[in-house]
Amino acid sequence: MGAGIRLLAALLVLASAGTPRCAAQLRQNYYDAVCPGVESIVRDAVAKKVNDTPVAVGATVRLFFHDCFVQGCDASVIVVSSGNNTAEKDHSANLSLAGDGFDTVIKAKAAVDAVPQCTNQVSCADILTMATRDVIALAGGPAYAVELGRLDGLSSLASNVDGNLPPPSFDLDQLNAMFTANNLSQTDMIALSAAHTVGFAHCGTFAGRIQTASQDPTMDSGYASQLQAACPADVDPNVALSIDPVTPKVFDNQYFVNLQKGMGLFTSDQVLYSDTRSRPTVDAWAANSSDFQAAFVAAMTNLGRVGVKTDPSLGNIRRDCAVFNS
Ligand code: HEM
Ligand SMILES: *[C@@H]1O[C@H](CO)[C@@H](O)[C@H](O)[C@H]1NC(C)=O
Ligand SMILES: *[C@@H]1O[C@H](CO)[C@@H](O)[C@H](O)[C@H]1NC(C)=O
Ligand SMILES: *[C@@H]1O[C@H](CO)[C@@H](O)[C@H](O)[C@H]1NC(C)=O
Ligand SMILES: CC(=O)N[C@H]1CO[C@H](CO)[C@@H](O)[C@@H]1O
Repeated sequence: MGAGIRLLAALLVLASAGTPRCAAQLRQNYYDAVCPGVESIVRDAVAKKVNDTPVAVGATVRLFFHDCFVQGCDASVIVVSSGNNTAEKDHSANLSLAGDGFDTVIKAKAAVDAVPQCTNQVSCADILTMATRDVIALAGGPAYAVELGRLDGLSSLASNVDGNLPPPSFDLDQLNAMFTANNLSQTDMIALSAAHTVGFAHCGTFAGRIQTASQDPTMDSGYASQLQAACPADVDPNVALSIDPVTPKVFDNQYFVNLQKGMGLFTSDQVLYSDTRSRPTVDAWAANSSDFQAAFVAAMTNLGRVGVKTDPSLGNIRRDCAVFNS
């Protein structure tokens, strides 16, 4: 009995040590009092959007990642540039953020605000968090509970994007450095990279790996030929291919199986298998989908805590997700 209590106490200490700080004020069911139906309202709006426009799945997940890595998960990525302010979304690194991710949030926000009790009660940052969870489940990924209570940021600057988003050329050390700066472990980073199990990439993002003169030896040669055929040197820069060539629409652990076969699209994907420090995790999750899903849910929860603002002096609830309240 005594030993049991000591063990429990030790586990609690461990659990709190492993919890990123500043997460204290985020919690599940945050809107139960002010807008009890919010999660189903968002889910229904997102389901309709994805049904009409399936590319919204990848677009929304990537939007959440870019939001959280630049100035925290505060919907600053959604704000449009105005007058003298050039917003995050107009940085060149955002050039390829697909419009359907933004539209998913705008539509879900409109659905929430259409319920009188809920009007202007739910932050855009939380709507993006819920919408991301919902598109993942709709694509066959894990369903999970989200923590809520983020406020929307009060600034959005293109200059804040510099150096805060990973380019596809990154190696393991570079990826780890950038994720560590966001309180995310290597395990989180590998799990989150599996978001590349859905969505599209423009030819230019991997062109350097497939040119015959400089072909990346870690890429399967058959896959390289396939990519060369779809993305010849004179290709229209708007052409985009599925990042997961095997199950492009399903949110599954095929991403890791692809890496084992040299079929990772970006250097930053394939390096997770090439580098022996991360390969065991790739192998484990290629073999065991439920272990991958559990790690992915934990990593998404950690990602959702990055740079979160809960103090009303640091954020608010935007009436229009794309425009600061006046
Ligand atoms: C680990 C470092 C990462 C790098 C270097 C990276 C890089 C990229 C690049 C270059 C694209 C293609 C963009 C385009 O051409 O349109 C892309 C797409 C995408 N990324 Fe990542 N990414 C990383 C991590 C993540 C994370 C953590 C997530 C989410 C949890 C994510 C989700 C996505 C999704 C869903 C797409 C497809 C977007 C769409 O279909 O519109 N990525 N990523
Ligand atoms: C932007 O311009 C407005 C007036 O047009 C001004 O009030 C504001 O201070 C300016 N902001 C910055 C950051 O320069
Ligand atoms: C996956 O790993 C879990 C333990 O984390 C185990 O219970 C389960 O049987 C494994 N599934 C497969 C398919 O190997
Ligand atoms: C990471 O955690 C530290 C506390 O250890 C916190 O001060 C910091 O704001 C967090 N960083 C991000 C980007 O969330
Ligand atoms: C989706 C989006 O807003 N893309 C913008 C990204 O940044 C470039 C400029 O660097 C803009 O032209 C795009 O409109």
